Amino acid sequence: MESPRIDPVMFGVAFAIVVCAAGPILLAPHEAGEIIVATYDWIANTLGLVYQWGVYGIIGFLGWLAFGPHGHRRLGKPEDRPDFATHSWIAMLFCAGVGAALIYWATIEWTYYIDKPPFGAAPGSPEAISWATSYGIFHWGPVAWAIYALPTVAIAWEYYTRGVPYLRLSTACHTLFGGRGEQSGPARALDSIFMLALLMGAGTSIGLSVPMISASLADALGITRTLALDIGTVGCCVVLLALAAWAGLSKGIARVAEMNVSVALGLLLLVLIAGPTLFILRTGTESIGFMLQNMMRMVTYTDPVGRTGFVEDWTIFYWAWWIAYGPFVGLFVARVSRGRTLRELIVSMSVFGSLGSAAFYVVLGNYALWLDLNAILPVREILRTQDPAEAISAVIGTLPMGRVAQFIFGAMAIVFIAATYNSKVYALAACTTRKLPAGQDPARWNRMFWAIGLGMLPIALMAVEGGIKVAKSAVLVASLPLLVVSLLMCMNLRKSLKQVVAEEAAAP
Ligand code: NM2
Repeated sequence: MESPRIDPVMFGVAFAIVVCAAGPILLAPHEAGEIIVATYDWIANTLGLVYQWGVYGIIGFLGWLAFGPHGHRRLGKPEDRPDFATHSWIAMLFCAGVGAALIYWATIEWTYYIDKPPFGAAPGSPEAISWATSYGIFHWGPVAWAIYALPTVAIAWEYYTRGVPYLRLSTACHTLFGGRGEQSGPARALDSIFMLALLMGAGTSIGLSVPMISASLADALGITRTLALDIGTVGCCVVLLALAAWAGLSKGIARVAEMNVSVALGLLLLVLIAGPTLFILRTGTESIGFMLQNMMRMVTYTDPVGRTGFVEDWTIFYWAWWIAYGPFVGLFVARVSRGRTLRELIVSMSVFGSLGSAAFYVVLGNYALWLDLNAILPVREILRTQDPAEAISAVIGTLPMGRVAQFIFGAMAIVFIAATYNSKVYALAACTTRKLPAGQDPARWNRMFWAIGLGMLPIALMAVEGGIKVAKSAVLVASLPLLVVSLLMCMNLRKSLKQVVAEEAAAP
């Protein structure tokens, strides 16, 4: 079988993005940073409400899609059955969606909420603790996963059911754009925004997690953290990533995802058993109930009078982050979802994604909270004076055989990164491939190229002071056009579904 050919235009665009977007960040991080950070701040403060409304729209639309008259429709032909076993599929959709940032935030996010709680609660009060232990679960919960589910169904529907022969973000708007398909101007524009978000996202995710991994490994080995250790950590991720990209979808990527889930479950179990089991389970149970009970309040919280900045700093920030990651997570999950029904896909993503994320918040977050409340480790104090990475490593270091635990933790985070980056590599390779008929994968050299390229970018960003922070803001800025794309995806799906209904009615 001839391997799929690359699309020189998209390949060039991807390259140009690296040069034009990453270039200024690398060469003039300070100036570029100021502009990008100011743009994002403006977006969050002025258009925050638009994000919130956008999210309601997405939820309403997906609710209709999953539970309305089309929920039973299959991605693919009616007789198609899933390509992957359900456990492997769930592992892949979870690992594509979240990376090491989950471990990072799950462990320390509560500290910020306790000190500056929402809804006017007094800092440090029992009420603040209730919000603190539930808000993280909310920001990584069903609403957030719904944001991922939209591009996933939108791409998968056109790709598998309507037989669009290329796999990119513009695939999700094929019916709307019609005509020249991926070659048309709007499609090219869409795919370029997609690449920008992906490349900057790639820089951010590794950049955020690497200090945490290096800090744990340095503590475990009793050495000091250096840039060389950081680069070595990224190197390990890239090797794992390149191996998976080489081995392909079912032999490489699926295996790394399954391994990731097993290792993660192992670590969570270890913390749960070695830590204060009952405290973790009690707080977890209560916080999930608290979140479910208050979900309406949380999702509509705009803080019009107090204007404390909580909504902008957290909820809007998170929605922008999920929206920016949505297309490439969606593209990958779409690829592995042939044979599933619309309902199955939407419900599985929302339920399993949320449950998986909640497990981390419940176990790691509540363990750290318990250490702090019982004065075993002053987590909040450490965070005030040191890097979050040090606080996270210190939390893990309190486990029995602390150094071994820190080492396992660091290794797990590396697998976590490799597993999410697999989906990014795949998405980039797919997007730079000219035609990709259902079931085929991009050329191996193309996947390898991006596996290595995606590793280089964060190393470059890490080398300049503030590079990662700027890349992070760039991802958030990219979420604004992608919010508009969400609307296009809904319109496209509606139009496409109407066409299907009309075709069915016309069929003899
Ligand atoms: N989210 C927050 O590395 C990561 O975990 C990225 C991105 C899920 C949109 C997470």
